[in-house]
Amino acid sequence: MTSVYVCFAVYALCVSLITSDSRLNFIANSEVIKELIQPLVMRCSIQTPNSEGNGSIAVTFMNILHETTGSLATVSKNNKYDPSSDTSLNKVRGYLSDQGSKESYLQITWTNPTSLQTGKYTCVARTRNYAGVVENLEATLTVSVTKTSFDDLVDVVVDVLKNLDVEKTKIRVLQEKLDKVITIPDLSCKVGYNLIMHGSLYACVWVSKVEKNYIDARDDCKEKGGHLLTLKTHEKFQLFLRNDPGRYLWIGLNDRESENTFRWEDDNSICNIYCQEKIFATGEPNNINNEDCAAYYPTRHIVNDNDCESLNYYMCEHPL
Ligand SMILES: [Ca+2]
Ligand SMILES: [Ca+2]
Repeated sequence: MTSVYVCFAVYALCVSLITSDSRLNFIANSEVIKELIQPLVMRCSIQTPNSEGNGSIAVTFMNILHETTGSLATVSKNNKYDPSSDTSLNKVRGYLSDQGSKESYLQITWTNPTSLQTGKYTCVARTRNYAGVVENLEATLTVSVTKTSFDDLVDVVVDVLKNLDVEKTKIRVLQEKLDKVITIPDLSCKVGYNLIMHGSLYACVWVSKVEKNYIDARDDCKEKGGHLLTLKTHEKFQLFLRNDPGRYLWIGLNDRESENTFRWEDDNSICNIYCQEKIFATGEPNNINNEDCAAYYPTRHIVNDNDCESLNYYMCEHPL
């Protein structure tokens, strides 16, 4: 680029008004564009330096021209665009900075370029310094828009399919994560049962209106397609307490088969010593008079081993 020098007679000194740092950068996304496959994007930009003590250099005009078509787009003062008469242009963007250190640019885009866009392009930028000295800067580039071959199209299809596989994998991973987070249960209870819920826990329960001994209560629950209520976890106990019917109830836990080996009614699993500590009241199970069946005592919110022949209300549940 040519620098402009003005000689001041008084000081007999030549001062560089436009520094050699003011470079015009004119680029395209590719010098060879494949028709139908690639867009054509050209960007001409300039970043003028601040001349310390002398104020900054303003860019007042930018223009992109084609060697045969002529002017394609301009951006001038107040950032007004003129996309010219080339209607095949899809987008024109531009900005002129009147301060140094900020980039000025003009960018044009053809979404579907054709062979008409082949040729030499020139970008012109006009700058003015604090003393009003104007300079025109120029840069050129040559672009060739070529016909797309069958092999080019195959490459595109292969790329699309590759990306499709990647996207499919991403979707599958996301779906698996989603499935782990969201499990949509079927919350429909059998006839006569009521749904109780607390947080992510839920159960279908039925409360008797009459009292029975443990075995009759157990059998009645089986006839209703369920089993005596189990309280295997702290969370399940909390769910039950929030829906406590306020009665002395049989629950599905007993040591009828083997003393002090308490088993749950639903799957015959053992409620070990740690489980018993959480379920039973302090001092229970005490097996007084051979108590083998667990019952819930509502006023104290505890479980006690009780005589299996005594009569109690009971709660059945069925799994969802
Ligand atoms: Ca016992
Ligand atoms: Ca007891």
